[in-house]
Amino acid sequence: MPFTNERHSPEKLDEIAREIRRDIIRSLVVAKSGHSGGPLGSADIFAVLYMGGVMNYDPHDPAKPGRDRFILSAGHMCPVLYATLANAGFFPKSELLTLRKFGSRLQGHPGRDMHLPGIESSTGSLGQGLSIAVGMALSDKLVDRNDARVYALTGDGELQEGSIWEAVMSAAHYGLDNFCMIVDNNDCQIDGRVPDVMNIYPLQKKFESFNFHVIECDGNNTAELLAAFDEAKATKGKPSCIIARTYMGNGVSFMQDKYEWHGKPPSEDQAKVALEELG
Ligand SMILES: Cc1ncc(C[n+]2csc(CCOP(=O)(O)OP(=O)(O)O)c2C)c(N)n1
Repeated sequence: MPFTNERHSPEKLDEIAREIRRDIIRSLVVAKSGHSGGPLGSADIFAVLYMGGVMNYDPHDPAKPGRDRFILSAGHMCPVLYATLANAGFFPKSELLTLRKFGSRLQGHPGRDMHLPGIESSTGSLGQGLSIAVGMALSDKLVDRNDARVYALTGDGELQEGSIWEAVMSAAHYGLDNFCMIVDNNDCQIDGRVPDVMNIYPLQKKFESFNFHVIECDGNNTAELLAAFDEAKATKGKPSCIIARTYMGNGVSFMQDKYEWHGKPPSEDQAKVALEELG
């Protein structure tokens, strides 16, 4: 049975995040390629967004007018989005085992052309998803005049893309208080620690100077995430940015905080250990 979308307790959301993590491992080990670290590290954010009563959506009517939308700007992290959507009832969980297979709707980056319910945009070219999300929020506010909200998640390495800052500037300029971006701040990227590759800090000051409402929280703590999303929703007149500090690979001891796990799947033996650790 899919998990319902309501304001569950943090303990229940922790349990849901564990199931999302198990599904990430199960799909990656069969795919034999794909990204482990970011998806595992951000599972708590997805559990709260989709099963914590934060987003307004209907898995049985995924294109319902007036729904909230989520854009995974860091498209390579899609194993966590696929696992979340399946656990929320958008499509059968058995389909997770087709990840990256020829003909599957679950490709290595989300494709709108795959017609997978719950995927609102193709993403994967870093820096671009955020602009798409800002455009959606702008049209909801100015054209459709509804109260739908748009959420977008970026990686922290992704913030090194210049187009991110054009999107941020636009969201603030248009006062998009229906827009909330989340930075998965795990300090890791494809081939190193983020500050060693290209320093992005101080993040809070940067977003504040662009006129965002900034909320910092522990992105592996579901209670803190619930409070952060509440605060973003209550913020009027400006967009919000939740800087969610996470650990890459969170929940699996040998992957935790190791950038080497950015883009590889577990072997069968490693998956067995990971699943044991995840209960
Ligand atoms: C425009 C563009 N350049 C390069 C890449 C290749 N790439 C994929 S993920 C990644 C690193 C992203 O780091 P981060 O956003 O921190 O994600 P995490 O490592 O935490 O998953 C890079 C360089 C890409 N997908 N798009």
